[in-house]
Amino acid sequence: MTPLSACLFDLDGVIVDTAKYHFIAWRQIARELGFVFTEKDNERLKGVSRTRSLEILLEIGGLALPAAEKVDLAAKKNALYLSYVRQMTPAEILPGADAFLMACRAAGYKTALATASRNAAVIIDLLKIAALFDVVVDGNKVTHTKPDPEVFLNCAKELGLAPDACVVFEDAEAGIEAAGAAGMLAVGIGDPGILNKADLVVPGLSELSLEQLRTAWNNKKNNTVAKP
Ligand code: B16
Ligand code: MG
Repeated sequence: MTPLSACLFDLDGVIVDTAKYHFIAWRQIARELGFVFTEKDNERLKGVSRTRSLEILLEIGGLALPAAEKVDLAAKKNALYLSYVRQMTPAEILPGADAFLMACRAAGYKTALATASRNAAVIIDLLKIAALFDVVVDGNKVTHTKPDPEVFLNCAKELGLAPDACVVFEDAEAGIEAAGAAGMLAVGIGDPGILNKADLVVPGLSELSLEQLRTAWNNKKNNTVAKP
């Protein structure tokens, strides 16, 4: 059986709740465009790139806009988003995320940050979490957005490991799909109703032990259906 060697963490929604800032910023853009954007709609934007998010938003509003206008709207959304993000402090790290990362590292697992965000460097800096990761692959380093597995495969490559030696922690449907496509164990962080393709779902990293993780790993590798 391939041993577990690396833990790959999504950023938004797993390490920090920036999803709420993405939502507020996109909702503002939708309002200016004349339609309502709900939290349910926002689920579709989680884990996907800024450009793809805008396409989905416009689809929800039933709008087709010229390319130049789309570039402006994406820039405007990002400026709004960053105005919230720049206020963040390490106190906004999600409960248990830093402790879980440290436990993984103490257990000898490599750790990586795997995010679609192009603002990851700013967030890492504000949260002071750079030392918790061996590798960072962000939206500036990939060409295909989740559910494409590229971001996770690049992490494995940078770590010098086979994809099937990695586990992914994700809050987005698109991210769980991407982890599966990469051949990695997928741990969902959030609602099991939404993340139903994950191998295991927990409400947050504070609710997960390394023992539970290892059980899920062994179950997957032994091809058993039972989940802890
Ligand atoms: P940015 P993750 C993703 O981050 C977000 O979930 C998604 O909602 C956002 O559109 C994407 O980053 C791009 O973010 O506009 O900052 O480049 O969940 O993959 O860490
Ligand atoms: Mg996420």
